[in-house]
Amino acid sequence: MKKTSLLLTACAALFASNIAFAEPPEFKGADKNSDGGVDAAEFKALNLEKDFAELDADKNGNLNKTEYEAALEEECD
Ligand SMILES: [Ca+2]
Ligand SMILES: [Ca+2]
Repeated sequence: MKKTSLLLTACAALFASNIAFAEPPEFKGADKNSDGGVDAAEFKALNLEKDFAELDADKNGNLNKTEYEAALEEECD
């Protein structure tokens, strides 16, 4: 029980700090060169605490809209 509430608190704090810091842009905002994918450099520019390689489900070096949005939704489950 205690562990769960601690985890929730940490998650809420992270969420709050993310909003205060910078809200992740929508896919088309993250895709700076508008080639339909967010590559490693574009992703890095977002400063998200995520592992690009892990998010790139099909390992093509680009995050498509589905992969990118999954990254944003992963925040707090
Ligand atoms: Ca791109
Ligand atoms: Ca991909």
